[in-house]
This record gives sequence, structure tokens and C-alpha cells, in this order.
Amino acid sequence: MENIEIARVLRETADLLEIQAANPFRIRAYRNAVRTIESQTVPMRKLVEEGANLTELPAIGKGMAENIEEIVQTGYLGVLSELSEQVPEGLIDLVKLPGLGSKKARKLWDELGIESIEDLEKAAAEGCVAELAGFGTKTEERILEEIENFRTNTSRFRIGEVDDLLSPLLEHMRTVPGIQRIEVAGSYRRRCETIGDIDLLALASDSVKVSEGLVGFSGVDRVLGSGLTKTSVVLRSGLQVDLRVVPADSWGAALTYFTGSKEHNIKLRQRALEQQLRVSEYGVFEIPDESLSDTIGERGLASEGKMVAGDSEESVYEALGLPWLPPEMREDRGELTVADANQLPNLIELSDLKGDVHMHSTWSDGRDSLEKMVQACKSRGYEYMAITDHSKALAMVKGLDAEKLSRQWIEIDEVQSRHQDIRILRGMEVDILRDGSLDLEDELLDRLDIVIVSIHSHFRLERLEQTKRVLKALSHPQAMIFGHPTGRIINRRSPIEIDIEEILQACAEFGVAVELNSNPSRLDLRDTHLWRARELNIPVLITTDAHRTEGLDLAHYGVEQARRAWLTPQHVLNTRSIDDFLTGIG
Ligand code: DGT
Ligand code: CA
Ligand code: CA
Ligand code: ZN
Repeated sequence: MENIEIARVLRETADLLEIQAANPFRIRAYRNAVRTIESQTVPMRKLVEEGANLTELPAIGKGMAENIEEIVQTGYLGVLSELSEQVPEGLIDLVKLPGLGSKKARKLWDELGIESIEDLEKAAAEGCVAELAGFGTKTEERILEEIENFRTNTSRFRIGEVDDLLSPLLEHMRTVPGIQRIEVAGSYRRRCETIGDIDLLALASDSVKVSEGLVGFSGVDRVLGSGLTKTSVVLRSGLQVDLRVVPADSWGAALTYFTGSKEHNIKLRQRALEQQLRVSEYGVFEIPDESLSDTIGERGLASEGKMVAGDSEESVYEALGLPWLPPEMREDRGELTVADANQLPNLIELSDLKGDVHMHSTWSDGRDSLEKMVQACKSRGYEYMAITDHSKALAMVKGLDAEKLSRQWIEIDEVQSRHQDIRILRGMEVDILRDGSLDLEDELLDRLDIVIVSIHSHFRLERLEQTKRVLKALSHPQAMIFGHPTGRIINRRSPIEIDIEEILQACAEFGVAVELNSNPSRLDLRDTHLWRARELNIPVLITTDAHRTEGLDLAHYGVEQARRAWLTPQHVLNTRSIDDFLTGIG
């Protein structure tokens, strides 16, 4: 069991307890434990195996420690199984609908007998939900919207979650005898923000052993099918894994085919046909002349044609007269055209980043001190960094007022004097208030090196009002970076309603850069919006929004999305050296 799976079990328990109107302290104990586990970088599994005392972790009492041990050891939690029997299964999905929560779900169950998303959709469509006390037409409309989001969202996993689930699986597969190569293809290799299922390719002498290896993985919940070349399983997390065993001659062709995207593959095939070639997951083949004229009848071996490439991806692309293409570009967004013209963009890489300018410290809601964050940035080789704690409107995360901000600057100076080899910039993530004004006095904004403006409240304003609010904030002369512009949390919170085209045009006009927040739950701006930002010449910043030192390691997720938008180092401000960076941001 991985940490995200353990957290999922505990969260579900909390949801069910809440539906049952259990003791609030008990519910909170589960929720706090979820938070602790989600923030652990060490697998709980390892701690349990080592016999560590889990109660030393924050918010983990004796009972909760036992729960965690039970989950790690058996894969299940008895309490949850019992609770599940007392509550209809579908109610758990209801609780997960944004804006609903367990109290309202309980009420829907009690008063309208609603036990599932389907029940709720029907009742809302008939107008029954609006009639309940505390609901109303607005809530009803929103429920219908959220149901639609739910359907498109929940079957896909965020790429960060997939990474957590994959690492123990790959570790396990590497111990299977006879596997020479193993590679993850599909949307995962293209670094899509969410993943439908995992497509594993293996090169091995004995395909039965490989298949048995996958089926024997401790994280497998059920086996969907197992044949000579393909095995499919579902992990306990719900993630499906398709594994194919591929012969060496076809390795590159299979990797190309199963990396996709489907649309990219179709374009490749069309291009091949123009050159009298045929591409498949087995290789690139010449199409013999006779099979062109031949219509019915002889489609058998005679028309197979000679294999001209297939063992490596390079050979496949080369046979089609193309350079190898980075997987992030294989989305049928014009990549074959630029490849053909030998004009592939020089995509940005993680090592191009020279600084990170969005992070928090213990001054607001970060876990680590300013000093620790500086050391961590130094050890990642950064030339500069900015501390950007929250502003005062965010009282629940200890946002800084003018007085506290000034005191922070004193500490920055102190820390700076101890660390000469990294430049520490004064920054703040300034809240955009409901009316579009900024949550800090102008004279202080003036004295900051980095001003990120972000929305952390009133996410549900309607499009016109929300767009106006953001436009006002962007027009402030001190606004430098628009932080996580759409505010989405993938699979959890929908993006705010804004006219993104108008907003990006305004960024270009006012000289405001956009953030690419690398947190894999955010990835905000997303790839398609970054594409547009590039077209409009808007500078991009790839930042982590780290709330602890380990958070700085998420930068690669941002870089991957930037690559999907064809960004080069020139498009990203924090690839520049400090002086050029400051000129660019100013
Ligand atoms: P996902 O799993 O929904 O996140 O997205 P993918 O891209 O991983 O899609 P998946 O798992 O259905 O298939 C893996 C790859 O296999 C896909 O990227 C391209 C290839 N593929 C699948 N079906 C077709 C097809 O009908 N035609 C072609 N040309 N390629 C296909
Ligand atoms: Ca897939
Ligand atoms: Ca698949
Ligand atoms: Zn932040």
C-alpha cells in the first residue's frame, strides 16, 4: 500500500463517519491523519516494516497508528468495511462532489432517498433538490455542473499520483527474471496531466514469467486478462495497467505505437503511405507494388513487404524521413510539419532553470524556515530564489501584514549575509481581493522584487465579474506574475470562470508574466493555455509553490507541461541569469 492509497482509505472512513454524524473529534482525527500521510515523503509501508513508532508523527494517535498498520499489513481497514455496510456505496461519491459535503449528502439521503450520483442527477434535473431547505436553484444548477465534471474527472489519475503508484510497481518488475527492458508508454510517457491507464512494454525472453511477475505484484487488486503477449490488471488504487511483451526487432515500433497519441500515430501512418511504407506496432514495412494493384484475394503473406525499421524509435522515425520526436510533442499539434522542416523547437529542460521564485516559509503556511528553504535552493544549484509568503487576507494561513513583512525582510538580510552564493529576492504572493484590488499597500509593493498576484477566495464568481476582477489586478503597475491563473485543483476543484483569452491579452498588454505552477495537482497554467501564452509572447515562470523543501523537487512537472506547449528556454524567464531575469520581470 502506498501513502496515497492509505490516505484514500482513511479519507473514505472520515467521509462515512461524517455521513453517519459521528463524533466530530473522531472525524477530525481521520482527516488530520490523512493530511499527515499525504505530506510524508517516506512510505508509511517502510515505517511499518521497520517497526517505527507511528505516534511520533504529527496527528497520529495510538488508535490511528493501529489503523495504518492494519491497512499496510492487510490492504484493508476493518472499521471502513463495517461502515460501508451501513451506508449505501454510492453516497461516498456524493460526498466527493465539490460543494456538497457529507452534511448535505446526508440530508439528500434522508429526505429524498438519494443514494448515488445517478439518483442525485435525476432529482436535480426534476427540480426536487432546489426545494430542500438549504439548497435552492443555484445549488441545484451547480450540482448538475459538478456531476458532469465528476464524470470526466474521476476515471483519470493525476500524473503525480501515478508516479507514486508506479515506482513500487517498476521496482517490483525489475526483480522479475528475464526482463531486459521495461518502459512506460502511453499518456504517461507523453507527460499528460492526467492518465487513463498505464501502458507498460517489456522486452523479455520469457513472456509467461513477465506476465506472472505483474500478476504477482502485491498492489494488484484483480486480473482482467492474461495472454501470451498482453496482461491487464487493476491495482488497488483503481489504476489499470496493460503490459505487453514485445520482440526486440519490434521494440522501437511498439514503443512508438503505444506512446501515441492515437492522433499522432494516424499522422505517422498517413505519411508512411505517401512513401509507400506501412507502419504498425511491429515495424515499418515496404508496401510491395503488387499489393497496391491487387484488390481482393491475396492479402496474406505476399503483401507483408520487407521490414525496413523497428528496433528503435529513431529507426522508425528515420525510415519516415523524420528526426526522433520528444514524446511530449506527439499530440498532433503540427509536430510532423516542424520536424519535416527540420525546425523542432529546442524544448526546455529541468537543468535550464536557474531559480525558483514562488515558495513559502514558516512566516506563513510553509513547514520549513526561511534558512532551510535557502539551503534547499542552494543544494539544487539555483542562482537565485524568492520567498513569497501569503498576504494578510489569508488569515488562516498566517498571511503577512506590512509590519510582519518588514520583519521578514530583516531576516532575509540576515540569511543572505550567511549565504553569499545565492541571491534571495524579497517576494510576496499577494492576494487578489474580491474587488480586484491587491492585499498590500502600494509603498510596500514597490519595495518587493517579486510580486505574484493570485486568487485564493471567491472562486465561484460568474465569468464576467471574475474576469473583471482579474483584469483589475493585472492592471496594477506592481503586478508582475499572475499566480496559478485558473485556480484549478485537478480532479478536485474546477478552474475559475474567466475569459482566458482576454486575460492573456491583458498580460501581454500590461507586461505581466504568467506562472506555470508545477505542483502536479495544479499544473496551472495548463499546456494548451501555455501554448497561447507563447503565441502572445507572454513570459512564463516555472515555479513550484513549495511549502516545504521537498516541494522544490516538483519543478520537473512544470517543465514537462512547458515542453508539451513547445516552450524553449527563451520563453521561460527563470532560465535567465539574475540580472536578465530582473530586467525581464521588472
Ligand atoms: P490514456 O490512457 O487515456 O491516458 O491515454 P493513452 O494515450 O495512453 O491511450 P491508450 O492507453 O488508450 O492507448 C495507448 C496508446 O496506444 C495510444 O496513445 C496510441 C495507441 N493506440 C491505442 N488505440 C489506438 C488506435 O485505435 N489507433 C492508433 N493508431 N493508436 C492507438
Ligand atoms: Ca494509457
Ligand atoms: Ca492502455
Ligand atoms: Zn503560493
